[in-house]
Amino acid sequence: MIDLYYWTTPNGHKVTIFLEEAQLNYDLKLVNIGKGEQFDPKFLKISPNNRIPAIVDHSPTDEGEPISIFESGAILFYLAKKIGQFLPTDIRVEMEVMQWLFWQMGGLGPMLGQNHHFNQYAPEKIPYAINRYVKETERLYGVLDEQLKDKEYIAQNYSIADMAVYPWIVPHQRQQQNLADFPNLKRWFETVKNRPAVQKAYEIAKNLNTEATITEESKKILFGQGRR
Ligand SMILES: N[C@@H](CCC(=O)N[C@@H](CS)C(=O)NCC(=O)O)C(=O)O
Repeated sequence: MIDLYYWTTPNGHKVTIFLEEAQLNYDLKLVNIGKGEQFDPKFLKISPNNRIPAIVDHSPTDEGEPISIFESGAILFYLAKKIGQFLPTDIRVEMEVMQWLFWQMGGLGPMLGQNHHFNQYAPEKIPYAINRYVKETERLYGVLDEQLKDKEYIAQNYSIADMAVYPWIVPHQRQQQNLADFPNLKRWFETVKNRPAVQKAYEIAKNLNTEATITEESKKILFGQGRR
């Protein structure tokens, strides 16, 4: 059994998508980041960076003690290796997947996160910051669109790279992007969206019926963090 420490955000969806695709048994452990539950010392032992997602695998492949993992890219990598799926073993294809996984983790996620922040949550509308991150989002969408030319998925077959990227494209409207401007990306987006496991992952999130994560109260928790 795998415990998934989760909240209904893009980085959380990456892992429910994987677990649904793989049909692995898992137990959802909700961490309400809007209420500050990510600072619970028990959670910090698993995820020292006070962020979801994180997992604890109680039956690791080495049959040793339960293993805990934070950072969504590391989790996807671990799970793909565990079941031998969604990460090809051919070194060239594996590296294709890993490059795009790292591209998502180091670029797409952080930049689009800043886009959300300055467009929607910052107390002042700062035109320079909004423009900077909307433009960078546009650039990254363009890079992805180019990669998806003549390809059904980001690397050769559906992989953990697609699972990492998709949840960040879902909020494209609030990132001020029009998918019609990126035809290859749009086609890929529809393909991934229609996968039964992806539908299931989003249905799980919807059925949890969690309250809004970003409220005036939670902004103080989420956006006022300094050294603990
Ligand atoms: N690089 C991390 C980012 C995780 C992340 O930013 N998680 C957000 C939700 S999407 C979070 O837990 N925020 C809580 C906080 O900011 O305290 C990953 O990919 O796992």
